[in-house]
Amino acid sequence: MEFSQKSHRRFNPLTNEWVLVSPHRTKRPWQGAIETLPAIERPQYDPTCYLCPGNERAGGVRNPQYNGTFVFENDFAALQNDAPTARVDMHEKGLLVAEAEPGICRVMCFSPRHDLTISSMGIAEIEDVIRAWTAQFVELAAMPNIQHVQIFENRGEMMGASNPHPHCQIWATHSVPQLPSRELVSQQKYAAARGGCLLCDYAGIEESEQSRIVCGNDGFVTVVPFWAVWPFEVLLCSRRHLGSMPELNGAEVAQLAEALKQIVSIYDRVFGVPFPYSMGFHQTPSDGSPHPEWHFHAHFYPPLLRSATVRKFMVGFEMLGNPQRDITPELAAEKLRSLASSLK
Ligand code: H2U
Ligand code: ZN
Repeated sequence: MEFSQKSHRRFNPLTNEWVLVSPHRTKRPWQGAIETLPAIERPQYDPTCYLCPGNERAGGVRNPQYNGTFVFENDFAALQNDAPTARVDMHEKGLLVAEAEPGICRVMCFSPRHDLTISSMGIAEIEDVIRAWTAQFVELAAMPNIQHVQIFENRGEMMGASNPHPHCQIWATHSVPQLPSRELVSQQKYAAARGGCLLCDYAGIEESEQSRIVCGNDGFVTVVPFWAVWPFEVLLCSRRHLGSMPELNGAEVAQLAEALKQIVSIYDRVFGVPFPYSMGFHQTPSDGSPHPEWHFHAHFYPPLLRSATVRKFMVGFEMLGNPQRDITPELAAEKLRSLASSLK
């Protein structure tokens, strides 16, 4: 069967989910609009921004005059750290089950500069961000009631980002959330069945096939995964088998900074606009077990489909059946790769 021409479905071995691929619906390899929206000029400091240094946040707290990264407790935290740990099964039929979920939500500004993004920050500044993420991970993961630390960035209004000031969120939870929990089971099962690491083996296959590789360096490789759902979704994997940021050596911190900047710079060239996305790191759960099976990686999920304004919607069959895509991961990777080679 010729998969590149016929409808087929692909399996995501990390989450045990399927994606329907309909390559016959893409008549041409690339249907992206050539439109380029004018770049929005942002000031270095915005007096109305609640993340800029010295400004007041909702709730009245004033940010310090910070000059590097800056972390604060989210003023509208989704998690409360004093929630008791308890589980109820009302009617004892497993139908009305609830668990307390204590946790901590923080916000991290990448830079005091309102106008920067990961694509326009210097490598040294991004390395500082990685070191700040590492410190947050170490501090939060060590807390006895925290089993998972999720670092993520929402970029652009389309992804619900509330503010263009470069920032991310950190949610530390008592339970391992659903998606990393599925990835954990998959990686454990793979290691038990095959005696190796799922993502080490997967990265090796991608390296030999080349068709889905977007970019890479000595420390990291970025691919459009075989099972990608979002049109330009990418998966960033460390080349070395490691589980979390504290395990990165100095060279790998620099290589991760370079890889992140490269991905976002490529994205910004797809439609000539700052590409909206949600991205986040999946790191070893901090549940007290060693987790040698876990492989450090990041997912980037951008919603844009055909132009700066046309996004993919997860509706219809995708809500009721499973996700579907038209452009194949191989074509998406080819497009992203061609933009990578034009970067300075
Ligand atoms: P997002 O752009 O990804 O929404 O992240 C911004 C977070 O900042 C959001 O979770 C918080 C919001 O609750 N926030 C504050 O903590 N203080 C404020 O003054 C405004 C927004
Ligand atoms: Zn700002």
